[in-house]
Amino acid sequence: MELGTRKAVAQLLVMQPTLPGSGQKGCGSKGGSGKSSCGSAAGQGDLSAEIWEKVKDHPCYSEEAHHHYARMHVAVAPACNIQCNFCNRKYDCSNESRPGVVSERLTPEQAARKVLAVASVIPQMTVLGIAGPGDPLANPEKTFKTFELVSKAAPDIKLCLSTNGLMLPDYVDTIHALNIDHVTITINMIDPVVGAKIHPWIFYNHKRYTGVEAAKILSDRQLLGLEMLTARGILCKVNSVMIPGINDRHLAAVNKAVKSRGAFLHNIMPLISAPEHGTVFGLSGLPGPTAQELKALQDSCEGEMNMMRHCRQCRADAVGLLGEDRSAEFTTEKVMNMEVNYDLDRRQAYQGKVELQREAVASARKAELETLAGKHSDISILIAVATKGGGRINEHFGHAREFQVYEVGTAGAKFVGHRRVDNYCQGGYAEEDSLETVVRAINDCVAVFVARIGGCPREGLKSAGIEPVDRFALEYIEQSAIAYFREYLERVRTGEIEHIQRGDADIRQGALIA
Ligand code: CLF
Ligand code: SF4
Repeated sequence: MELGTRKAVAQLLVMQPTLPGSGQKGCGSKGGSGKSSCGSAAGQGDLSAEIWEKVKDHPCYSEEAHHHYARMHVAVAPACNIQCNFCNRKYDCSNESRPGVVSERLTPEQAARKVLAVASVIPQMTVLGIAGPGDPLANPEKTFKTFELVSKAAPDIKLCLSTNGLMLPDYVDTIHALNIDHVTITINMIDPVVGAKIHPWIFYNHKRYTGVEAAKILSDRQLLGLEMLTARGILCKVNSVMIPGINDRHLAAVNKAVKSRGAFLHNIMPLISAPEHGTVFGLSGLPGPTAQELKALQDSCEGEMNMMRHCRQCRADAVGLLGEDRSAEFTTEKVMNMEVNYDLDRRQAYQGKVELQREAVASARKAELETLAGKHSDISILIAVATKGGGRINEHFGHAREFQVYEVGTAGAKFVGHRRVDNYCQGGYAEEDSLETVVRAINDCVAVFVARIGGCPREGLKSAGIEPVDRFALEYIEQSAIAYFREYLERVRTGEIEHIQRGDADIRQGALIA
């Protein structure tokens, strides 16, 4: 193992501290039952053993797992067979990636080597996804060849696929035969009239279709593919892009339709739209939703089925925990020169430690929650958290590239989203303008939990009515959030503070590298 690789492993092990701590939650989910348990206790809960085995270390299918386990994508699928008005083909597929991101294309053989290289450096990387940069099923040979190579060389890695669904019915049997246990279908509409405003054309059976006719074929194929997959016991997640004024009022119907066909999880993502992306929606000035508009839609669908709220709309060559991106460590050039040492025993030993930590986090959360037993209040608050993983408050305010947002009430703490921001500290110099963008991104939160924070941003946040809190540094997030909320209720009760509903917040629209 080369020096750089050893250092990276050491850093990862340091990332799993042993402080006493707190909270955890689980996007525990009931496949097909439609009842949400997102945000409830960590662990198997009411899932069958078979489903639990599939989701417990998948960072996208379990919110709780995403604090601990990583995924990687390999960009082997450049072509696409439909057009989406939120996509510019110069970039990655916007159905999963944010516009403006370009990934390095790989051959299946290069991709398989990259997976082994990442697996040897990041033992908690448990899932390989193929999500572009075009549509994986518009590139079936490259996609399935990659999965075949990886499943032979690294059998412990779960295989995951994301598609626009047009060609899905043709490949369900192949997907099943290759043990691809997780499939995401992007379904932005079930009404072709709505669909024609999102997807101007498709290319299907050697022919180009446009308008409502194209959208109807696409929708029929997506829903058929979903039914065929769930009939074979393959876990399906549905991604939908929330496009204000186009499908925002329609997505509740999409939610019902996919739930009734057995989808396990629904991921409603915000439209990311800026003129510089060169997309139809970006150039026409169509804005994405605000943070509260997105949350309200997700909340309204949550009674119907499990909602994913921790999606990072990651690039087609993303590597690492969701929210961090280590793809720059694994360029083709670096991977080809890297000593690859895929060691299944070492990976399993490491993951055993991660499981112990998950249990500690869950029991600490449970203990803290008991302090709220018997308390009932209509008050709930949002708290922003600076974290780099492990379920802890372990990031400095100035280094945070995103804040995780938790909703806390007497029922406990629940992850409800994340907000990307510009680094407040860039190269050691505070950028005053970036504080404004951070405040806009977390403006609906009453407090921000950080490992450390400097004097200037502390005062700036206070002026904006957001309390900077560093006394829980390195502690578990949910335990700390519950403790803070208990004190908050007491301060409201004694009249020290008045509880007021905070305003809305922005979702960052500009292009990001990670
Ligand atoms: Fe990748 Fe997608 Fe599999 Fe996850 S991502 S193919 S299901 S392994 Fe995850 Fe990234 Fe969101 Fe996708 S956070 S964009 S949902
Ligand atoms: Fe772009 Fe993906 Fe839509 Fe194809 S499916 S047009 S790559 S967003």
